[in-house]
Amino acid sequence: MATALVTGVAGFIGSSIARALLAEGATVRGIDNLCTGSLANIEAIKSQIDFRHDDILDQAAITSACQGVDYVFHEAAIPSVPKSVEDPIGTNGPNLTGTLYVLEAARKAGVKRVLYAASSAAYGDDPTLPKHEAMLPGPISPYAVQKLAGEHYLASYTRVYGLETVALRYFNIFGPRQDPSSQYSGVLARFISQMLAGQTPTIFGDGTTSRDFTYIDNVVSANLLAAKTSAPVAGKVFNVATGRRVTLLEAFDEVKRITGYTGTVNLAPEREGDIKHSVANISLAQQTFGYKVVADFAYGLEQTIAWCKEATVYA
Ligand code: UD2
Repeated sequence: MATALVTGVAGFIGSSIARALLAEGATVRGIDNLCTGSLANIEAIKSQIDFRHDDILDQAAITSACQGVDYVFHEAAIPSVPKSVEDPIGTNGPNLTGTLYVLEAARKAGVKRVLYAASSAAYGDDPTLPKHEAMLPGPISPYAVQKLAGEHYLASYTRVYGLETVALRYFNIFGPRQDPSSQYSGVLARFISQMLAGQTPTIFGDGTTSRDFTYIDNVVSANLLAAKTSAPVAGKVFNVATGRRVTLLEAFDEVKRITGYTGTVNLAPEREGDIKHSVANISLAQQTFGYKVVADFAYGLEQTIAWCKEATVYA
């Protein structure tokens, strides 16, 4: 698969895509400012990639990083609804302006295709379930607006400049190497690390909030398929998810069962900007570029918990 640039390569998703690209024999370059990513995530592959400790908001750096590249996997972001609510301006730079800089650098370098980590947050609280790509977006949080605006930039770059772009709307991705340590971390990463440490997790809301929790292997596979397909994907948006909904209470029970946690869970008020229910219709990605759910929620949770146990042992 030629040469690929992964932005946010030291993040949970970027580092997983980089591993898969290497396994496919691609030449991999990666850029990360290590703001939310960590060198530990790429320690095992650092000698095999051209790693650049740079910021996508540094135009010279991103322009240089795109030189000679066929595919860009743009995963760099500050991926958090509450963080964006707290700091809408600070998150707009990396999440939206950064995306524009990546597109501009890719266009100038003659990149073949840009794959973009879009978000299910774009759908907002529309009660229609499952969410499908033809629905009118209704972003609630600044994060959702930033990610959706990025999609529009992608479509614009395809229409105006002929750069091939594909927006993959990720639905609550989880798996090994996801950072559990911040209050902004994904709920499953937090639940797992807290329960393994014998700490009481907190559910924001009454526990009936639901998500289409998607194991990382599905996202990696979707990216590779969307990069390689000859189907007409340019300028389009695709859901990447499992099509199945799990409530926070069900997720808590499942993590409890696998970790052997014996404690309880705290209930706290819902978070500002949160969406109540989210689940995807995944037929567009299935029909267009052969996307399949390669790993379901139960398998993903087992894998993630096994990995977290080892990571704790070696920490
Ligand atoms: C949004 C997007 C997701 C992705 C992510 C950024 C939606 C539906 N999903 O995820 O696709 O872009 O942003 O990585 O917009 N929660 C708890 N306890 C905790 C932590 C969280 O109950 O300790 C709740 C939280 O209030 C929310 C749910 O769990 O109701 C999921 O939260 P999250 O931060 O894992 O992800 P979310 O849905 O904001």
